[in-house]
Amino acid sequence: MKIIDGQIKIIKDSRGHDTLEAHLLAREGEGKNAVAFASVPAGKSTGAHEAFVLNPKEAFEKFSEIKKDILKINFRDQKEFDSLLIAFDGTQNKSNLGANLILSLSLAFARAWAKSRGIELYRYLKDLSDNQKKFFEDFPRPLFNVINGGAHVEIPKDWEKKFGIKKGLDLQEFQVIPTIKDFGIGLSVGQEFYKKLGKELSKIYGKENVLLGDEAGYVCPFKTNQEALEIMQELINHHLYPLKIGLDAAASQFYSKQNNLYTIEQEEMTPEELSVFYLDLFERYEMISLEDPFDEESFDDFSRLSGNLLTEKQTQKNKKLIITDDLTTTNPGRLKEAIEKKSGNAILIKLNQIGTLSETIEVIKMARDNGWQQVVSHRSGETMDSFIADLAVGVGAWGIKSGAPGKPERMAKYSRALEIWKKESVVF
Ligand code: 2PG
Ligand code: MG
Repeated sequence: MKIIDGQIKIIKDSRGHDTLEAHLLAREGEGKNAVAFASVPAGKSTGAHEAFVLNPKEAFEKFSEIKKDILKINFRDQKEFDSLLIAFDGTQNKSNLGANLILSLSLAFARAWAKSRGIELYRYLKDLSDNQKKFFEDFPRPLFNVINGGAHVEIPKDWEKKFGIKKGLDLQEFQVIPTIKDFGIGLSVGQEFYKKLGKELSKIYGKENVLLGDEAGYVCPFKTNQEALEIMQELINHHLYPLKIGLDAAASQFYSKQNNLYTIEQEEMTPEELSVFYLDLFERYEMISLEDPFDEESFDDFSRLSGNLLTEKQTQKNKKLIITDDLTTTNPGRLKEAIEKKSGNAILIKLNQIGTLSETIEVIKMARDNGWQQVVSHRSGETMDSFIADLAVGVGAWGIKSGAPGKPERMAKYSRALEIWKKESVVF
């Protein structure tokens, strides 16, 4: 496929920050021209080992330097395109061209490739990742982040005076995860739960004290993490919703390297004490997943908790996941170490942590080959691009994490996944 023309645009993400959108005009052989575009998100609780994000204005300049070379080549496949960008960049962490520039081009190339062949993007991604599963047999589950904490919230100044609260909850994400197979019903249940939870929180804390965080989850003057979990679990029980609970602790955010201690609710904890804290949460609530329980360098603490929780006794029905995000940063070297050390049993997949589609697919395959599940994830600063929905379905991921079903940039991904579900699950 030849790229006939390309442009980079600077657009705003959901936090109002500048980000990149790549537009490509491509042609396969004598076929028709295909126009494709892709934009990239940005994280806030970013891992230290993520690929480099270049200032969008600089990235814009860089593109004009490499554009003419891109237009010269007739690309044989995705890998050739991505490898060329990696070679142009020439650094370990993509700090020359920027992972944001490289990724926007890589994703736009994938869309152009699928479009020029008249195939759906998720089908192209299924082929790229050698996924042998049937779509409707094991469709990704949505992980709805209904209560926000950590780096994704800003607490109003007067909450200190009113409630004695200076910052949001320590744990970053409080999620509900449908246990039913039908993605459409799962999405409806998630939406209903989200609405009911909003009403319940208004009753408890007052309407004016129910705010939204970066990922559309609620932010209230909760005193403890358990208080939030208790309200969620009660609502699930009361309505018999087919939902389980998931957490992303994003623990690097409340970790002190100096003394190897974590601070939760003003109490300092050793990694061992924090493990006990998590195991207790698993006992008390119907929890099935826990992401980033420890600092991003603590492979061994992850392993110890995984050893305690992910026992042989786990059946398909009560299976639990320890998900690595900042620990592995969608990076093959770090995933290898996590697999060897048994630091978890699932990896969070974020395209912009590594910077190309091809490298992301390699990480997904490595996870799959080693019996690790994958959860494809958005970032806290998002655009309307729904690429991750096609990726999650295409590669046969266990889950898709795109925040609460409450803001358009979050819903764009769930809606696209629903569209695919409808296409693939209805058989005439
Ligand atoms: C996470 C993500 C997405 P951020 O920690 O999993 O929810 O947050 O994009 O801020 O890194
Ligand atoms: Mg995370």
